[in-house]
Amino acid sequence: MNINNLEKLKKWIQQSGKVVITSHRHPDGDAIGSMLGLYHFLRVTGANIHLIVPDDYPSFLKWLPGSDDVMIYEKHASTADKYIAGADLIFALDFNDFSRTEQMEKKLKKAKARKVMVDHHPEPDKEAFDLIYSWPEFSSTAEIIYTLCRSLESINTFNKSAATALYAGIVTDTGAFSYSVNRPELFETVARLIHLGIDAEKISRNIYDTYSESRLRLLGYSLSNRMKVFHEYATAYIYLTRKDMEYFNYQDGDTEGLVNYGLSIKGINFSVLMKENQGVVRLSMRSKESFSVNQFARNHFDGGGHEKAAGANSYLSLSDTIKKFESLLPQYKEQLTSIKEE
Ligand SMILES: [Mn+2]
Repeated sequence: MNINNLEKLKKWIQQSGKVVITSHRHPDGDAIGSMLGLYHFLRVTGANIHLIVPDDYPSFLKWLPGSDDVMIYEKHASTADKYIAGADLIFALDFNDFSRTEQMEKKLKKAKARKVMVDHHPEPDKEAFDLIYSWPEFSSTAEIIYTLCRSLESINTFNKSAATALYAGIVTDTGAFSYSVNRPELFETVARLIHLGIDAEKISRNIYDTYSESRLRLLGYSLSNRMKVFHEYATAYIYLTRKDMEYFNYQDGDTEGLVNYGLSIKGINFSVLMKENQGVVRLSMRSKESFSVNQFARNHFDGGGHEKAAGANSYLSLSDTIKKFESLLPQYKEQLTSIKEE
């Protein structure tokens, strides 16, 4: 493919002695994978490279080669601020607006460095960057990093560490090759990564087979005892009390992905997880085509997000939140049940 401004990017990389690579708050597999992939690719240039993320990231990514070098801004703000202020070149990966870095936003915007965005989210903030590689059709930022860096191979070639990190980014951002996978180029990239000697099976095991026993039992309990299904409204919800979570020794991240199970029931288009917390019930919402959970969360709860994925808070008790939620369903009946599976 024809990539714009490659010569400029190459020159900037070669001219930069101090590089910062950063990503969004709550870094996920694609954030960390694309950062580390670029890191291993650029290392041979001899530049001083710092990897900085706003806050901590899941432990199932902490085995990735180079992950010990990722600095958590929250824990080392003053040192990180020095690196950001002193950088010649800043790479912003897997986000389209500096506000996604929250506590780092001001420092990144103020930094004198040249700023390069590499991302696959639509509608980037064009003002804040000097160079933008925004390719929304790509599965992941990791896939973009591969494609971009491959065109820069006069600087370096990929090694196994870079390939491992990029593969981890692709696997997690496609839900283990379930969505955003209709472009053949993706699989050409994956084939090249495997040619570099990575162990793709082991990467998946390291990412997915990481449940604690109590997390798996909480999942089973949630599905059998705490899920209600309303086929007439194409809706399912799961609720968890604080006692439930205490009983299963709940740890941060243990309900990650739980809300998606409702949508795996044939005919269900709207799925919600309600978790009782201190003084607040946290709702997580998912939908299929044409039902906006963003609007639903905004209109009825304190929340919002994307069309098909949103979060919200309710300051009612858990049982009142459930009552309110159930009472809202009839007015959306037509919208919820008009979505036909092909
Ligand atoms: Mn991504």
